[in-house]
Amino acid sequence: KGQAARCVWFTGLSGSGKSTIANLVDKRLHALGRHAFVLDGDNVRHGLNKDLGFTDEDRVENIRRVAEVAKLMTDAGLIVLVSFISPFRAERRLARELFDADEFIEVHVDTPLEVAEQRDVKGLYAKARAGKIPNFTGIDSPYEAPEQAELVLDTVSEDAERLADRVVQRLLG
Ligand code: GGZ
Repeated sequence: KGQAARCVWFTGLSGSGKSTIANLVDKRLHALGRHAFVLDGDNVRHGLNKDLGFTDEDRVENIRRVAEVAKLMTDAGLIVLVSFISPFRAERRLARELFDADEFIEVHVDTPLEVAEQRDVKGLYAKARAGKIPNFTGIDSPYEAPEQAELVLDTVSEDAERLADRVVQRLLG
């Protein structure tokens, strides 16, 4: 029996834990014999989207292309784990509209700005506060939180392993 293709769309601030959770979900799905793939800035912004930066306009185009690629990969039968800030509600809605209703699962990695900034794993928030990274999400560029996400993950009260379990549970029942 073939697997059900899905697009799992993770959205959240820089440093929220999106990619950590997406990669754990990927590992678990592979262990279960499912074909999954993570699309994130590391494999998209350095190649397909290397012409794009972080203005509003470029983020809109980034997300548009990512959504189209995710659609192709879903059509090819994969479970696609999409991990981008994707800060704008309108662009996430356009992404969702490419898919059948049961194919698209929006996951809000709901880490408050104060927490992401406090963790500052890559030191980017400090640089943004110092004016060295313009248009930084949460500092001087907006993040529009989802209102109707299929899953909301609270990274303050649960660890990444447990949150990944919840995503897998939602996917495979
Ligand atoms: C936000 C930025 C910026 C600005 C570079 N704003 O924590 P990271 O490093 O690894 O994840 C962030 C990543 C965000 O790229 P996305 O493609 O996910 O953004 S969007 O969906 O809005 O297009 C961060 C790094 O790139 N980064 N400059 N100005 N994050």
